[in-house]
Amino acid sequence: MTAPLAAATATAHANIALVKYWGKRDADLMLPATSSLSLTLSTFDTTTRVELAPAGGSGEVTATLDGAPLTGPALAKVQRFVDLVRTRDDVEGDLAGRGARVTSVNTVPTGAGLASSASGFAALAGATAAAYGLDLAPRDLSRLARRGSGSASRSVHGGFVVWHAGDLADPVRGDLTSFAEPVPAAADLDVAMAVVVLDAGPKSIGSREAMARTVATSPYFPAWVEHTEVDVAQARDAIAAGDLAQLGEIAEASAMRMHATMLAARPAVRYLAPASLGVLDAVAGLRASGTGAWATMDAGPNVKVLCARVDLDAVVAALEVGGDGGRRRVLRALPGPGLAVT
Ligand code: 2P0
Repeated sequence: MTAPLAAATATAHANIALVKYWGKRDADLMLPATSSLSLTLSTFDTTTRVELAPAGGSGEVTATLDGAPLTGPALAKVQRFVDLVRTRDDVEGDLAGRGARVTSVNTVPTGAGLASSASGFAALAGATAAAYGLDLAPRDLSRLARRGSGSASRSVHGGFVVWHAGDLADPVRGDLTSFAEPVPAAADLDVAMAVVVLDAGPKSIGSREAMARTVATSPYFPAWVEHTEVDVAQARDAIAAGDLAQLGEIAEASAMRMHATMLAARPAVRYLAPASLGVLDAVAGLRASGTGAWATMDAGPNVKVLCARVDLDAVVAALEVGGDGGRRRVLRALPGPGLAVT
C-alpha cells in the first residue's frame, strides 16, 4: 500500500503597508522594531505547492519560481524556511525531515517591479505547514510566515491587518506575541488602490540590508519607532470609524517618515525616483481638486495610491496622464482575501 502523497497548495496575496514596517529588533526571529498595519490586495498573488519526497531520501529541498529553478540566496531562503518547519517537535512520524519540492507561481504583471516576498512567504508558510501535517491556528501561521519575511505575517489575513511588534522585553515572548490579525473595519469603508508602475531601473539595495543600515546609522530611527506606534493606534481608530481621509493622511505621513528615516542613514537609502515625486504631485493635485487620494511608497520607485472605491476610475485616469504628457502604467487593486490552503 502506498502512503498518501504529503503535499499541499496555498495561495496568498500581496499586502501594502499603510503604517510601515522598517527595522528589526531581532533579525533571527524576525521581530520588528514596531507594529505595522496593511491592506491585503485582490491582485498580485502567489500560489505555492509543496510536495514531500518519500521518507528515507536525501532530504534535499528544491524550488522553482514561475518555472525557473531557484538557486543561490533565493533558494537558501526557501531551504531555511522549510528547515524551520520540518525540524519542529510537532511534525509527526516519518514526515519529519523529509525533502521537499517547492513550486511557486506569481501572478504579478511582468516587469511591474511588484514581486512580493509577502505573498511568497505567506503562501510558502501555508503550503509547507500543511504538507508536513501541521494544522496551525491563524496566529501561528502568521508567526511562521514572519520568519520567512516580516511583511508575510500580514498576508495571512485579508483586508486591513495589524502586525503586532509583540513583547519587547524578551525575544522568546516576543516570538510568541508578534503575529498579524485582522483589523475590524466600519462596514462602509470601501477602499481601493491604484498602483502606479514606474520604471524600476537598476535594482537598488534590498530592503533587508537597507533596514539594518537604517537601524544602525539613521539618527531619526528612534523617532520613527516612537511615532509608528502612535500611527498604528490612530489608523486602527480611523478604520473602525470608517474615516478614509484620516486613514489616508496617516498612511501618507507614515510612508514619508519611513523614507525620511532611511534617507538619513549613512550612506543614504533612497528608493524614490524623480518619477515617484511626479506621482506625489499628481496625488496632491487630486486632493486639491477635491478627490480623496493618498500616496504610499515601499522599497522601490512605484507609488500606491489609496482612495475610495467609487473614486478609483477618476484616480486612475488622473494618474495615467504624466506631467510631461506621457502615459503612466496604473494597475487597480481592491481589498483581497487572506491565505487559502488546499
Ligand atoms: C512594509 N516593507 O511594511 C515595508 C515598507 C518595504 C517598505 O516589509 O527583511 O520583505 O523579509 O522582513 O518584509 C519589505 O520588507 O523584509 C517591507 P524582511 P520585507 O511592507
